[in-house]
Amino acid sequence: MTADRFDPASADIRWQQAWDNAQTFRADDSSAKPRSYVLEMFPYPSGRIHIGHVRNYTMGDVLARYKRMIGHEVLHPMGWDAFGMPAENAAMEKGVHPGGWTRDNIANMKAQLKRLGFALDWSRELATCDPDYYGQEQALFLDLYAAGLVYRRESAVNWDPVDQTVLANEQVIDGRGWRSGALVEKRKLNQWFLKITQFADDLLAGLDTLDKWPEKVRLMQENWIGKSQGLQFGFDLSNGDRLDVYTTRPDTIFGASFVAVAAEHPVAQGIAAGNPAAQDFIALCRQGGTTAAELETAEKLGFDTGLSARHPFTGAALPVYIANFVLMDYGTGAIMAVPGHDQRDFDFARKYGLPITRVVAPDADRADAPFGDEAEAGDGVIVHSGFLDGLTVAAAKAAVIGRAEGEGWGQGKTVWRLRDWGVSRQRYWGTPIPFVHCEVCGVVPVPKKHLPVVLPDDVDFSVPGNPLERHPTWKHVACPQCGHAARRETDTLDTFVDSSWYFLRFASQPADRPFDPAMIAQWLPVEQYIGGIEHAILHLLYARFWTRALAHIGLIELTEPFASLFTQGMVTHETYERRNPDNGQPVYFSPAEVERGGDGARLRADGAPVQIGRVIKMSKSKKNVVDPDEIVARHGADAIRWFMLSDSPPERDLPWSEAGIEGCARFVQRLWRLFAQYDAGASGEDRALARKTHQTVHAVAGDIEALSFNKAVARIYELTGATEKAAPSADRSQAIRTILLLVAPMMPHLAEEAWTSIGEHLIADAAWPTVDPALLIDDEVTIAVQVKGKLRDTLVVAKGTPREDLERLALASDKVQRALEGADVKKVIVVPDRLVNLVA
Ligand code: ANZ
Ligand code: ZN
Repeated sequence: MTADRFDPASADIRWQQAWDNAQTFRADDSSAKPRSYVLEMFPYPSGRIHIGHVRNYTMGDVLARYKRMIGHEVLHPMGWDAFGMPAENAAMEKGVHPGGWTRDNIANMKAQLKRLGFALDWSRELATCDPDYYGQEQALFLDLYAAGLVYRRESAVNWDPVDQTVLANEQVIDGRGWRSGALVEKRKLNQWFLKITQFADDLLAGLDTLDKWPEKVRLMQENWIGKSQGLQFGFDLSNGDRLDVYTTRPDTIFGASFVAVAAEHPVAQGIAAGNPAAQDFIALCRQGGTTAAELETAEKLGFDTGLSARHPFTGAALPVYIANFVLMDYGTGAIMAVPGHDQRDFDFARKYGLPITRVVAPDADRADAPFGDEAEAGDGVIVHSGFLDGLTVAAAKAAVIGRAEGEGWGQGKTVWRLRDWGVSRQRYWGTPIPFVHCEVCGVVPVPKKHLPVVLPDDVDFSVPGNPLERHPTWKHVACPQCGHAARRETDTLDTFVDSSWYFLRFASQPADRPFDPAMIAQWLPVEQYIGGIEHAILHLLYARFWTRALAHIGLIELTEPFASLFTQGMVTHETYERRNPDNGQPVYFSPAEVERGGDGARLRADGAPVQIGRVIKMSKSKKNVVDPDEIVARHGADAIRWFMLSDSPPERDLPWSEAGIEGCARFVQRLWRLFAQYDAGASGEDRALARKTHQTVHAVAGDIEALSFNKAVARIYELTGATEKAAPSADRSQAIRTILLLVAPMMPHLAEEAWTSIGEHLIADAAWPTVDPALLIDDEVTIAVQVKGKLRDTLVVAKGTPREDLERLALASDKVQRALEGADVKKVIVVPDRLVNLVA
């Protein structure tokens, strides 16, 4: 070994170049080895890598490098989820072009990833904003259209009446346009949809096969798909009409105290026809967000129509309201409301003074207890319900459905919460939807030979709205069918479409089609997918849907794209703040601005204390962020990688600390010093260390396969400590060499540097150490040998060695003989597997 310190500043980049030059991490499509496809969710090119990326990609990297070491051909690619709003916002705020902004960001972030030494196959890099990529996406979209999985219909969008533009959901803040501040309205527009509901049953059933997915993610998907069994039935209205409602709780039918319809429901529209107050109320419902979550949390509002509905069992006249919490596109757009057992109905009933009746009680004695502030959603026994009294909830459901079907006023029915996926966005920076609108032919797909439909470069962001719509020439084309003047579709695709198939494109990137099915058969499913829990629902569901849809039209043979899923925890840090004396608002300071002592923290600028706040996810707004570049510059890539793996289980939050990263940097140097002691010529045995070495290799392999990186790290610390303490021997040298191989996936730069210094070449290509199964079993014990009660020697012997043998071995020891100084042994006390005491 040459240098006495490992110098990451020079070594890191040297090895990164060596891997690049040797194309070490390029996946070989024609390899005969077993294959592993390791994938981390590709980043949005926001401009800089943040610490969460570092954690996610380090985990994937360790697994990918480990799989290579155990002899797999590994596909570990990287790309960019490059379309989306932030680029347009930057264009509007800074006057830069979204394309240029995005490409600059990609260049920056790619350099950052390279500087961290990730074992990525950069030859397969892709960005979803490349026409090569989105053109193939357009081709797939046309295939799905031909198969009837794409359609157009009217649906509500957020409309900013001042800026005269459609807003994305994230541009609606508290019901107002983010730029104009105007109250947002719901507007109907013709939009494109993907028929995900056709696969609802299959997407649900498939969850059962995903036994290497976190239970919580499967549950979230199940809830999102939301299959529910219920009853659809008709109320006779006082005006002679019939009103169909859908309920999942027919057992609570005797608790219904009113009926409610959505603002868009025909009954509401009918009432509004001659009633300005009803019209105003319906207009009010149209304001605010369009999402189910927003409707759920908004204040419950109603309008009494004056109509009544006849209860099918009691004949009671229930008032009919128009209510803002009833959705038109779920069930029938109308409900029977049971305030005692549904929170929304409860809130509504309290507000409008409607009866609240308990029809399910924990037990019959509690049938008449007063209500608290909440509806009672729990299970129990049916009360106040005529012929249902005393039944369980399940039995009552069956009884009511039976009566309804028998008497012909209702039908048992399955309803799904999952809606078809609206993919139209009235934005510039996305994949153009490849259709034209012709006055003669209607909606016409762009012929595949004319793909890609490329975004125009010369666009104007100085006025609100969709630049594609305003572009002077782009949308004017000839109809591909009849040649008449036609208009291009100016909607672009939801960026979730781009991320629904990128993992397929990584397996092969032909120029003339989206992918080579043979390569998909070879590489997919992804063996291990790693990403954030924020993608537990939409991204993963859409990717599962696209995979099914493409299989459905015969393009691929694959049902589930991700065999195993891991969702990593967040990196957290304490916050530093002071209160603004004028308004009491917190003012945050970054860790770099703060001097942290054992007892408190001070602002470097003025030396006065700042308050140490909660430990929370690193975020720019709370300024509790550390910059990975700065850490790498100070400590090197291996120290930050090691930190990302240490201490916390990977699914939990990882608290960042300065002491922690410094400890990691010290450990890098400690290993370097240990590696310097490697002596190929050392002789002599150290069976205990040999055993520990083999046991550690075995355990660390299991830990990495299980992604329990923190456990692997702890074991490596332990073996390092034991090796440092051991006397020189062939086994010790072997232990040092083994530690080098064990840390190679985690600290690849240090490992390469040390590997060269012991005369080897490129540890990235080295094999994982083999384990001798015989050494995994702890079949040896250490025996203390005492002379007159004083410890003189130890013996390592097989467990259960007989007394006579132990006595003989003890007497044969040089150290014992020296301690006896020629005296006669009067008595020998032997405790098997523990000790031998010689009394002289
Ligand atoms: C009576 C009832 C009593 C209900 C009770 C619930 C609890 P999930 O389970 O999410 O599918 N509902 C039906 N259609 C609706 C619509 N278009 N807009 C808003 N709410 C609607 O929800 C089904 C329940 O949501 C249905 O069962 C209905 O209220 C309501 F203790 O009927 B329920
Ligand atoms: Zn035409």
